[in-house]
Amino acid sequence: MALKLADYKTDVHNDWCPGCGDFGIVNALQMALAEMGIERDKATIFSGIGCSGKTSHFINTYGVHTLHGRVLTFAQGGKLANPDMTVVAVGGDGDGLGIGAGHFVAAGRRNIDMTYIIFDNGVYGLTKGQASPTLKLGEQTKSLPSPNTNSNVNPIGLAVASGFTFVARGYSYDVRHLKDLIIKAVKHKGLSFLDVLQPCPTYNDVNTRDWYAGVDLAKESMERHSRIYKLEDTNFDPTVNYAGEVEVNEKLSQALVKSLEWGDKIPTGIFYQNELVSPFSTRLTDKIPNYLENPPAKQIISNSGLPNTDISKILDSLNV
Ligand SMILES: Cc1ncc(C[n+]2csc(CCOP(=O)(O)OP(=O)(O)O)c2C)c(N)n1
Ligand code: SF4
Ligand SMILES: [Mg+2]
Repeated sequence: MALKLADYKTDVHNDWCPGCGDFGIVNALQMALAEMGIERDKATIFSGIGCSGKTSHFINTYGVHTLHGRVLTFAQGGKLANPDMTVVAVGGDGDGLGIGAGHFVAAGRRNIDMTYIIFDNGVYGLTKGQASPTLKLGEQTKSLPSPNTNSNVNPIGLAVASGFTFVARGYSYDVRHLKDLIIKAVKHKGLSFLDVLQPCPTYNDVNTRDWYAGVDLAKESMERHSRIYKLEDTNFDPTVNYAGEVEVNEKLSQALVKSLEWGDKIPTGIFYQNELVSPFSTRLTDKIPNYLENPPAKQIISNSGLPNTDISKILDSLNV
């Protein structure tokens, strides 16, 4: 029987603040899973720690609520153990670009076939609004005693530079567009990254829903326009069409340049897509030819209730 949107919802109490952009991201993810018809036991949502980290509780698939900054390690391990599983990792900008930044870069080098979504609100929401790595230098959100003294990380630029093979940005209040991006990211063959601009009405009073809608621009110039626009409405072509140095470098460069656009105009959509890079499973199959037929998740771990592997010596050595 075909699954409906409601099938991907849980009845876990949601304590996000009213108006939080996180609601739109969860809706878009549920809509994407329903539209792709992914069976609930064939998908796992891994989440980090933060307001965003609660996402895995609200989606009725397998879910793993992991550790702060470590969501990519769990998610990559899950996908490697069970390549048939659709794996989506989610977490905050602090989680993924602060404490987890090393894992972010390392994941790009592997190109494991999974999706990573960052909820980009410019603050550490759960811990009451400290500046996150995406808050710009000199900006002062309401929990900060003085303007931010650090420059920001550019998530799109970092993803492109680290080797992610699908790099896109969505907006949490444009749920349908975000749903379409999630579907493209999940279907992409390789590691896909989505930076989702997510207003936090409680702690980020700079990048608010009204700010993204350009309400302040109207006051200044009488020409109100949404700051957000879609790359697909322009002649921007993010796709690497053939494996040649010139083509790849051209598409990487234009993605990096586009990722710097911010202020009165903020691009969303796909910045870069390259399906010509070998996914990690192909690299593994070159070393372990039967990896895909017999991955760790399908291997027998016990025989008549007794474990196949004797780990008693390891346990003894840990017994201090
Ligand atoms: C190892 C460790 N360090 C610090 C914390 C405290 N902590 C919990 S959530 C969080 C930051 C959350 O911000 P972000 O990742 O941006 O997620 P958001 O709440 O904004 O969705 C921090 C520092 C922790 N739980 N574990
Ligand atoms: S603190 Fe911000 S990010 Fe967290 S639930 Fe509230 S509005 Fe959302
Ligand atoms: Mg955050």
